[in-house]
Amino acid sequence: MTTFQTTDLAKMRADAKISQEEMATHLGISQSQVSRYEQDPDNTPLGVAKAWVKYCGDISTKQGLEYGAPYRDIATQIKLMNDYAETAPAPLDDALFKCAPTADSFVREVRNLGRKPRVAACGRFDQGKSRLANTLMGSEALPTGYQPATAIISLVRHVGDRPSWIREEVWIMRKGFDLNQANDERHCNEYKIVAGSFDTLRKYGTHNDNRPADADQCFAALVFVDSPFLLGCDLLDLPGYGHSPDDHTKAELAHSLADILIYTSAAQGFMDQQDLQFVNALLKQLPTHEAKDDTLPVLRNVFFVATMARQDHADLEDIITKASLRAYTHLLEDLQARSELIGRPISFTDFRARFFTYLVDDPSRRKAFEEDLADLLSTVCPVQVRGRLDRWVVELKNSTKAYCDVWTARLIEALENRDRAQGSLEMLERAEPLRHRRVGSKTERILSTIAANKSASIEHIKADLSKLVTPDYVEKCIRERYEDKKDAQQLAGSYLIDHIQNKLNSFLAERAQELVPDINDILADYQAAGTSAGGAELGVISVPFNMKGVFLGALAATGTAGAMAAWAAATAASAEVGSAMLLPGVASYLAGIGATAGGVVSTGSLIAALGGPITLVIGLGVLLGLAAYALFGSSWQSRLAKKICETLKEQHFLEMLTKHSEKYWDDTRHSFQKGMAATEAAFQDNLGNLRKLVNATSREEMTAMISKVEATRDFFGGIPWRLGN
Ligand SMILES: Nc1nc2c(ncn2[C@@H]2O[C@H](COP(=O)(O)OP(=O)(O)OP(=O)(O)O)[C@@H](O)[C@H]2O)c(=O)[nH]1
Ligand SMILES: [Mg+2]
Repeated sequence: MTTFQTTDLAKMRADAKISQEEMATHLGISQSQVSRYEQDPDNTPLGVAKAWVKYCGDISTKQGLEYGAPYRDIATQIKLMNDYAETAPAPLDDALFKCAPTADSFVREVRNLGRKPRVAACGRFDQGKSRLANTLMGSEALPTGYQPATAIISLVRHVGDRPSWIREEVWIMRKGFDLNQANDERHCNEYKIVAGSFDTLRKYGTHNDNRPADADQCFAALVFVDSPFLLGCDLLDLPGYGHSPDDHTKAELAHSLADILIYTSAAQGFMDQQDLQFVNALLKQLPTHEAKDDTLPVLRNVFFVATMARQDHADLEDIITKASLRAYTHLLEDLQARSELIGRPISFTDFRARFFTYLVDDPSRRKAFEEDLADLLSTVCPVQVRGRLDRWVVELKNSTKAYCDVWTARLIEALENRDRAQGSLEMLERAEPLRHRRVGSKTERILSTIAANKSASIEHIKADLSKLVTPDYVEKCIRERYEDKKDAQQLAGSYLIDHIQNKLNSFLAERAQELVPDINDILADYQAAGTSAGGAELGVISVPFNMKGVFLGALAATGTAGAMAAWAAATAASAEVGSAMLLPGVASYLAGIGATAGGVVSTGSLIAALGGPITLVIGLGVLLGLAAYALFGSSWQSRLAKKICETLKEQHFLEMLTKHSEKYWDDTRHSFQKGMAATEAAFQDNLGNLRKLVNATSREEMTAMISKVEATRDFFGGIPWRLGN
């Protein structure tokens, strides 16, 4: 077995951007000799060829992957928006103008929506994740090693993206730090343990003997590297799976942050059963960019990479073909769910196309991967980011204009018809007790539906899902799915776990969807109460009061929203979302849960929006035990089935599902109550302000207010945003 092919010495040299002259100097031979070797590689001495390959590898490793600066344009525009925000008029009274955007929130949202995609390197420990990330960057910033090395999540960004208040290369952050807030000065300072150089990262971020005493508290690192690769993305280097539960938890936490996934697994033992289990869970959370763009190949943001690919080409082909076939069969349910989400089938050929090889030492072994990744980062992603920004800014301009126009009209009316305004306010106040009762009883009803859903989910697990953990059912699955005993031993357990979780997720998604009309109904009550009272139109003093926006804003601030995320996704997809997008954080919250404005909501996308779908990667060690379990004789299927059931029982699998679904509905209740509290508070604020407006505001104040609203309209209407193509 040769370790590399010499047939393309010239290409390898050109790919590494080395001239013939430089190669000649490096090898201590003449340039014409270099040229002769390139024309006749088969007659190149092995020693020369080895040195050649190594030098190409070393050089291109130092350079890192280059593909231009795809965000230069976007960065310029963001900077322009920053400058423009400096010219903003004084913000409107934020109690009165609840849904008006501010220049600050505008700039923050533009930054959030315009951020580069995050590329996560994940996989079991010691598979070459950090080394691959370093090679892409042309840097030695991330620690690598033969032992389990990486102990914390590193968010690696370009030095040009370093906030002015960070001076060091590395900040080490405590547990509880939110990676989504890596630009927030207060949050970062609150969680910082220590700052320093790449050595600090080595000291605190790896499993080494000299870890400082407080290293256990470390969770993540903010790392800044001057690398051309980081001009098109941020990089997440994760601890490996399978080493310690703590590493594992960190890695899992980071999954939901990834836009692009590089799944690494060494070519030797490529994509084993543990890998497949992790991929099961990963695929459920990975954004479906191709859903919005038919021209994008499916699964474009996933790379399955056979690292340390030293085997010869034919062997590698064989390894990858076998592994991809096995993975395709194993992941079929998840791939089908994804295919429903994107509205296109995912064929084996599509899936196979996402497999690549990687070897640091030989550029030809990583060329296809690097080209695909470079293309994704330089052309596909920037266009998507640009589109997202363009749509949002246009929406913002339109809705702000509409919002301000209604306000101005109302203010003028109120000014001219003081008496009628007074009368309307009295009507509104008289209607308050009735409104309270209505909202109160509807709230109670929704809370009891949530409680009933919680019991129904528990019951579903007990009555239906438990039947799937019986020897008969499992045996049937095994017989249907596996001919090969070894395959069955390795994969049946994890297939079953995933299969049952998928069923539970669909159940939850359906229940979540049923809540949507009830939430809309109660919010419609609020909306109506702002414009009419006791059946009569309020007319003059009614104001645009965006309940859905307020509610969404509260969810955005809550985090795990349980089934409320399904309502958010449905709202995002509906036509009325418009002015809700004005509220700080709403647009990026919706983008974060994969909900698209004006999109279609399928049960599939609801599952994706469930706000932390139930993806347990349980009992790995235990499932490994299954593979080692001796199975002789003809009825191995039935004995394996029994063993799997026993194992899942010992692992309290059903109890874990129950716990997760209980938490899901508890989160739902919590976020619903938060949303309601925010809505009620906003309504009361609004009422108080109306009172002030009608009773106490002088003509001069009123006129001043009108011109402030007009100034805001003109500021937002005049945003000098240049649309992309
Ligand atoms: N020569 C060579 N060594 C490699 C290659 N990929 C990985 N290695 C080595 O394999 C070891 C493990 O690589 P790491 O990058 O630390 O692996 P990891 O997946 O980040 O491991 P954890 O951080 O422990 O999860 C290191 O010593 C690497 O230098 C490769 O392509 N060529
Ligand atoms: Mg590592």
